Amino acid sequence: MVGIVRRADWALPESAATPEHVFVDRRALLAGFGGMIAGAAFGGAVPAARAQAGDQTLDLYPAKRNAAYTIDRPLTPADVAGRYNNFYEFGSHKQIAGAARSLKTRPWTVRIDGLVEREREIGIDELIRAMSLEERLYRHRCVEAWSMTVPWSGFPLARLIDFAAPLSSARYLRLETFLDPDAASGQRQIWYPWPYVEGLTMAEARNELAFIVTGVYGKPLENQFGAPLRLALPWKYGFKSIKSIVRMSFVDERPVSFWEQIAPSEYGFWANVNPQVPHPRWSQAQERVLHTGETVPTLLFNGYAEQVAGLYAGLDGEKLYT
Ligand SMILES: Nc1nc2c(c(=O)[nH]1)N[C@H]1C(S)=C(S)[C@@H](COP(=O)(O)O)O[C@H]1N2
Ligand SMILES: [Mo]
Repeated sequence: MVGIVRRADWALPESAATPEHVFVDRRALLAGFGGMIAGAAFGGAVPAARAQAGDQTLDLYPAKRNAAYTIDRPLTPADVAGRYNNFYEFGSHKQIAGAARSLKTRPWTVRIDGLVEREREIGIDELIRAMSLEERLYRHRCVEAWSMTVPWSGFPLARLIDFAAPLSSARYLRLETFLDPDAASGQRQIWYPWPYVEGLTMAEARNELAFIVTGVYGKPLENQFGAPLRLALPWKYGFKSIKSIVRMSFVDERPVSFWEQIAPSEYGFWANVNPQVPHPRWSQAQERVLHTGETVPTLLFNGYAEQVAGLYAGLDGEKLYT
């Protein structure tokens, strides 16, 4: 275990192998490049969507925007957000979009198990078609102190929970990513605790902001974003927003997530955004906005305190912001 922790330490998101200035330079490069080729607006700038053969949901896009979830920040251009991704299954750097194309997302099933009335497995197209899609503009704040604003398409996680019909004894929702080292070269790096796992309390999972994402920029997700199904939890650090989900389990014990297993003092269970609580190795007071490169103050709960602060009343003993 000590060995694992040591190996993983240099592989952490903001590791010594990728120092701050390298990050910044790369992003500036990307931003300039994207700007020149594509212009700022995302309308005409979306690269041709790489639809997966067999995807039975194409007619559902673009989904109607839900006006309750818009923001006073410009959207990150599609090609910038789509070429700067964290998806360790395909490598511990940001340029994984090409490698992620080797993931087949059809057929794809999601297993629902644990404390439910009836365990089952459902096909992705059937699942998506059973929910009605909407578009929401959300902020995304990575624990590495960069941020973006994206138009996700999807549906509230609460609706999927209703569909799954958990027992009242369920206290946490545990989510799991696919395991396929043949398609995902990062999963051949055996010192990581694959598959990627994340968890939430049931109250968090049912919060109106917890959103299951199936598309972005008006199209089905390209693989690098976590196709065919990922989570968006905009008030928490980005690592909680697990990608390419294959399993949701209702459990009574708090799940230990991927990054928590690797470095519990740096990446905890709660991971709520708070500018006043620094990461052990860097400040969280500010964030660098993708594409513009601007530095802006980070907001408590990433600007979503009104919707989520109540979830944490009475939990003062917990490390809510790590
Ligand atoms: N399965 C899986 N999910 C994941 C990750 C990952 O490496 N694997 N990275 C997380 C992190 S750290 C962030 S910031 C977001 C990045 O999402 P994006 O690439 O769509 O910006 O995905 C999260 N979900
Ligand atoms: Mo992240």
